[in-house]
Amino acid sequence: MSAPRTVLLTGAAGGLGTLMRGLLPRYGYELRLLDLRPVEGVPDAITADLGDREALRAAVRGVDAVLHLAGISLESTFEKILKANVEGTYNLYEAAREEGVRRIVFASSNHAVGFTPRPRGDDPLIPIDTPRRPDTFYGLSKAFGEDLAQYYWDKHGLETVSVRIGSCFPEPTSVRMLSIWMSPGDGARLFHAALTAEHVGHTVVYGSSANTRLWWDLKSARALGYEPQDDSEPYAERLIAEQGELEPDDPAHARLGGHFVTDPPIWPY
Ligand code: NAI
Ligand code: 15L
Repeated sequence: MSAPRTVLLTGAAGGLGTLMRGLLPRYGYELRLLDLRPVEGVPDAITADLGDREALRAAVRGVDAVLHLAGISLESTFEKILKANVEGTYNLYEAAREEGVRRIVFASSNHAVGFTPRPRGDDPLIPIDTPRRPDTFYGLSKAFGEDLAQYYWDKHGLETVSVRIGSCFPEPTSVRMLSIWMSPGDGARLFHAALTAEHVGHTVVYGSSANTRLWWDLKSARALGYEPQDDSEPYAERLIAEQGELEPDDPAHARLGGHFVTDPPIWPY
């Protein structure tokens, strides 16, 4: 597919949306913004719910691709997750199909595989085709989103890159995040690669920086042309001094999903 220029960014008022609004225009994209909430300082952003099919059709009309970040981003009730993440993502795919959009980059999450034991010592990195083990209703909705993406590729030729994001924040704030952190700059590099790589069909990748303590294999992300530039290691000494090393016997330290695996999930993670 030819390089997309106009991209609909859903979830534009959120944390990641705000970071990407700042970083992606330098790659030449014209961003159209959408969120349930107004986007501060951007009066022409579209304020719409993922439940509003007509608004979504109008929002995707004429765009080359969609970067789909909108939705509930932590654990919640099944009913709320169902509406925003399951039905909402379906509504977006239907709108994209109806309007002939060629590609979606979907913000999946490490919580689609959150119950996978984290590697220790010389264990191999977790491969991208590890069986899915969602750790929450939230993680289940991301697993659904990945299957939905596969279905729309197989049935309708609508391409998706599903990015199982680790933690994308300005800095890592926990010892677990040393392994799964994606710097905002690397996030923009990865989304750019996902928007521009040729012939992706439905490709699933992990989203993180080139962390020294990385838990998963970035091979499928690198195959898109992603070259991470950052590493969380400069934060390690301080975070470990403050919080201690991950405890092998603590269930919330034993799996990729961290505190999301506990019932109920314990915040902060
Ligand atoms: P966030 O919670 O800060 O932003 C989500 C945005 O989606 C909010 O502005 C919210 O108003 C909007 N939204 C929620 N429901 C909506 C609906 N029904 N219709 C329209 N807009 C709606 O989350 P964040 O951190 O920015 O994450 C963005 C996406 O990336 C989410 O899908 C999240 O699951 C995913 N993700 C983020 C990670 C991270 O480290 N930030 C890690 C893994 C996945
Ligand atoms: C996610 O999926 C969340 O959206 C984000 O807020 C973080 O909690 C991240 O996972 C994480 O695992 O740290």
